Amino acid sequence: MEISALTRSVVKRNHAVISPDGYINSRVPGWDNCTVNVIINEQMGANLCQTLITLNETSQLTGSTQQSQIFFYVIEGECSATVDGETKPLTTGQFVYIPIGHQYTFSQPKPGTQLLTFHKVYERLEGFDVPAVLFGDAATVEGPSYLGDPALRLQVLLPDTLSFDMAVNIFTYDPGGHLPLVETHIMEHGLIYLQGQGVYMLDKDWYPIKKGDSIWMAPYCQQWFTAMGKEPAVYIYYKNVNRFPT
Ligand code: UGY
Ligand code: MN
Repeated sequence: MEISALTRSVVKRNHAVISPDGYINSRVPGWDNCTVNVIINEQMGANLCQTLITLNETSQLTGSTQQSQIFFYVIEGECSATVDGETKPLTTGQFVYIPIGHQYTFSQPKPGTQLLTFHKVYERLEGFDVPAVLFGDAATVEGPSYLGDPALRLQVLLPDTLSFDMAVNIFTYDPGGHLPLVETHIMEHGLIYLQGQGVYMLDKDWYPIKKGDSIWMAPYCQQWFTAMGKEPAVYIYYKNVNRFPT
């Protein structure tokens, strides 16, 4: 028999590991007939929000971006996305970035569709326009090797320009591939594993991690990862970028 008093989830001052075994659902106004798990949020000390939304055939998400821009990514399944009246189909691996000040609706999902969202309060930069709405497909984004290591590949999903104050990347590690150094940096991360498994070091604590797990790393949370198992480990992650350090 399973013991219900155990979880792999951990919430600490400067990092968290959230495994699906601890999910409790939230109801979000405008996001109707769906299951919403708010995985990372300011309540835990973060400056971003990350959610996972599971849709059934009657689900519909309607809203408008206000101070926060939202990046929607289809982890699995398909649906329609309408932004400012323009509708496009979205399927696994496709995404839409919605800057501040736009109306959106997600509808007609295939049952079981899972959407990932990253939200960040947008910081305007003098002399630069707010970015435009952007639809994209991870399958068409190149993944060059990371820091010259052929076992690591990094896909950058959003344009690397100063208008953007957030980055969303997909990091793929072949089995045995690992970060080439322990990173210590001002930027914050939220991430979810799309595939595979491995061991993450966060602030000198070591965690077994697998598909479906999410991680929050506060600024300066030391981080290192190695992939294990028989298939590549893949995570999609958020990073705040391109603004003056205050
Ligand atoms: O972009 C990054 O900082 C990335 N290399 N960090 C990470 O995957 N933990
Ligand atoms: Mn990092």
